Amino acid sequence: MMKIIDLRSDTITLPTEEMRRAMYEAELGDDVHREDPTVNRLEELAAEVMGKEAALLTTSGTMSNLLGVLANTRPGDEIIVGSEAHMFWYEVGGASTLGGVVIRTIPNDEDGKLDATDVEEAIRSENIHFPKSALLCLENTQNRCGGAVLTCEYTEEISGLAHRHGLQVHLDGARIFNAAVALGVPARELVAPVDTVNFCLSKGLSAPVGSLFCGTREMVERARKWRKMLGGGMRQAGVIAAAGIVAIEKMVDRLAEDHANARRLVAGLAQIPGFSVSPEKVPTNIVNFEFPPEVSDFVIKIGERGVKFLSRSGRSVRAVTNRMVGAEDIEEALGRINQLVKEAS
Ligand code: TLP
Repeated sequence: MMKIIDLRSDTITLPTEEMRRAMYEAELGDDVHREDPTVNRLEELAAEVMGKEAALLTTSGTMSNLLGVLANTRPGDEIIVGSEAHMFWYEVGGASTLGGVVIRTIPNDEDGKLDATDVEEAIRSENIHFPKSALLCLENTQNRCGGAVLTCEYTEEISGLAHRHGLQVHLDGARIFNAAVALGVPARELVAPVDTVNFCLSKGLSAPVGSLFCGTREMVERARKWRKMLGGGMRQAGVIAAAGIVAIEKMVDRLAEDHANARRLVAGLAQIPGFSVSPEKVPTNIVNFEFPPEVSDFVIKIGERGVKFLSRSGRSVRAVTNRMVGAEDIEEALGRINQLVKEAS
């Protein structure tokens, strides 16, 4: 049988044996009453690795980012978000619908950064006609910018600017450990300048469910109340948290393998006529590339040959390397792509 090589996302990763065992054996209680010892342990661990006072287990990155908006703003405020931000593209407009905030976008450059002048110009002065600029949202790594990494220095500079103007800063760090591994710095250094941060257990770290919202004790308590309102107060959530603890303790260093496989994929694609790739720019595990014009419906056709990618706009395709796809699978995928292109031309 043909092996399926799934490069659509790192969200497809299945829990490890160790996670399943930890879930089975987890000590449990009612987390709405804060009586689940495993959730409490995960939240303490998350706060510690992020260098923040407290953390809160949430159902998803989408919920954590929404909590970032709800806890940091009031209805009628404005938030500043990158034009390529996940929070803007893929979170169903929750910030506006449920947070009642205006979303002001400014362009991300191809390295995922927001220009300091653009940010400064977007921040509103006090004026009876204006909403209040309340929150700057950053993303690290930056999904739509090919897994681009924001450095400590950049995060410090742009957050400092926001703070000087009285804004809070929320970081969507869904893949912050990919950034940390790529830069060789602890995650806590990357998030030190921001007020609140989301990170995900269920992406490259391979846990089945869950994200953590982190910040000051006060912020996290505010978020806890919002989480309850959103229906995210979970009971024996230790079954989820147990896998999350393994994710944080055991699964971070291996992200380097995903990064190496992303480079391997791009180096291979560069050898196949007609593919447009940038081998010198593969910072983490997300790769955007363009397929040759001769191959119509590339994503569908290669999908039929057992290699799954996500379609972006036009001829642009996204690949995300992950624990379910080894180096030999990348070679196999490249072979199948090569064959498809040969047949099409
Ligand atoms: N991203 C998913 C899809 O929603 C596109 C993916 O496959 O990449 N922030 C970032 C940067 C993300 O990439 C994602 C998920 C989220 C937040 C939302 O996390 P979940 O899926 O847990 O709500």
